[in-house]
Amino acid sequence: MVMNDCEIFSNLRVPCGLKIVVRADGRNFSRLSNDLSLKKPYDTQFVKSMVEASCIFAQEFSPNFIYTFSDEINILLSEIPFGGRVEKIDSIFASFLGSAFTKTLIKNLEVSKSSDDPLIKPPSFDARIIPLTSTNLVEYFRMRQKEAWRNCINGYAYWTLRNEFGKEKAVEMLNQKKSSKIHDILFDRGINLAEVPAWQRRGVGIYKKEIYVEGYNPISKEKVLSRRGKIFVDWDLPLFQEEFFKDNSIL
Ligand SMILES: Nc1nc2c(ncn2[C@@H]2O[C@H](COP(=O)(O)OP(=O)(O)OP(=O)(O)O)[C@@H](O)[C@H]2O)c(=O)[nH]1
Ligand SMILES: [Mg+2]
Repeated sequence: MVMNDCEIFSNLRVPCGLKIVVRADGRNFSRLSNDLSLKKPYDTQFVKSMVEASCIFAQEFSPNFIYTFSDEINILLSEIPFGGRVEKIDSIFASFLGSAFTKTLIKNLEVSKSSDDPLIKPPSFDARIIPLTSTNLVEYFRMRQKEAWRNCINGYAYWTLRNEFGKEKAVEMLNQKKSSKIHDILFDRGINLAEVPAWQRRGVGIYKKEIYVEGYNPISKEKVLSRRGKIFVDWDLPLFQEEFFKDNSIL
């Protein structure tokens, strides 16, 4: 038996003809959040770093769509790279995002200059592949967006109650309360969940928008308009419906 025969997963490939989502999730980002004393429930510098890392990714790999909230990044691809090899896709995407995020986080938090650099543990992501048909693609993103909303409600509720009553009581109160009751508790404390920024409720989308750029044709000596796809960050996503994906040529 040659040693290469032991690389038993190297031929594992994603199914032909399907689109895939690669979902990356920050490893132990609750610890990262504590180590860096990030603002709770939402830290704008953290979110900005996740979005910028996603943009760096989009420039390198041309995905159809990226959707990010909390510590997860969902990457939709219709052209499958690395011959569809699962190990390659998962490992390269996760490590690329880890490096990109480290770069953007250091820039945005300006932690690199301090001598007692709090970014002790290198941030990393896990990655998994979800093959999707056109029909369940929209359903997938609706499911992630529901999770973003749940996360938003729980995040505001937990940190508001924790500041007032302490950790244990906050957990206990949340376990007993229905979602409508949580809305009331927050409303009484001046937080209207319906009015927090759209990116907190619905996440952030990264996709290409067609723009026209003016150029000059030296042969015909005329101004020409050419179409370019420019990476666009959508901080104000709608609730996902099929139209959104069709209108933006994602589906
Ligand atoms: N303070 C702060 N923390 C955030 C923010 N976004 C994400 N996080 C942290 O990221 C965590 C994401 O949850 P999980 O992915 O379930 O937890 P994890 O600690 O990353 O654990 P694993 O993914 O299982 O390794 C949250 O619990 C928060 O602690 C933010 O804007 N501010
Ligand atoms: Mg995580």
